Amino acid sequence: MSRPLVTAYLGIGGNLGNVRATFSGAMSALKKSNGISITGVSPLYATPPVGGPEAQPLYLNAVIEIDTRLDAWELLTRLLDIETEFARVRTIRWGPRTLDLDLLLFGPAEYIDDPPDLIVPHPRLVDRTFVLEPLADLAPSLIVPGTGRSVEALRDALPASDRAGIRLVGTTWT
Ligand code: A4P
Ligand code: MG
Repeated sequence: MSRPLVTAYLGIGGNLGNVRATFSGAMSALKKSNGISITGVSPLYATPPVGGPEAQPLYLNAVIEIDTRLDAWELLTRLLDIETEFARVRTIRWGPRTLDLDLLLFGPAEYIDDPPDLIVPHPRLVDRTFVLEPLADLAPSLIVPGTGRSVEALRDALPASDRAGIRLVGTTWT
């Protein structure tokens, strides 16, 4: 019997190297992945780095909506493989990186399995303008499991200074 189709949201970020070229390579890799269909892509934003060392370059961030028949572990493994393919080297936590692909949401439920290796919704999703702003472009009314609040309400609750710091780069980038 085939698996149910689940809608999931992926965060994509990077601030090292030719980030736009890396993003388009990562999108091609996602499109080619068995069991994943891309159903929506947010605009691209330039965002000030959150955490990590001083004087990092700005990040580019966006959110990708997919339909998938993979389970959450298979999907996360696929994302980590794509990060590796694009030469992500894990050194400093929250440090600069060529590519970060996070599993933000996986269907309507909380999915916490074997923490810290797989936690969905992504544990820092609700604090981050660089995630909530592009996610609100795709799914403003979606209720984030475990919060009882919509993406738009969570975004609007963030400090105005956080939102003022991010800049729309373009609506088509793939
Ligand atoms: N992991 C568990 N749950 C998940 C999930 N839902 N999605 C585990 C992705 N990974 C998940 O992640 C460490 C481990 O988390 C993975 O091996 C996986 O098993 P990582 O990507 O190796 O480490 P990281 O990204 O350095 O740390 P972390 O804590 O995931 O950082 P975040 O929260 O991803 O933040 N500022 C701006 N402006 N834009 C950014 O994109 N990104 C970060 C990274 C920091 N500051 C940023 C940005
Ligand atoms: Mg990450």
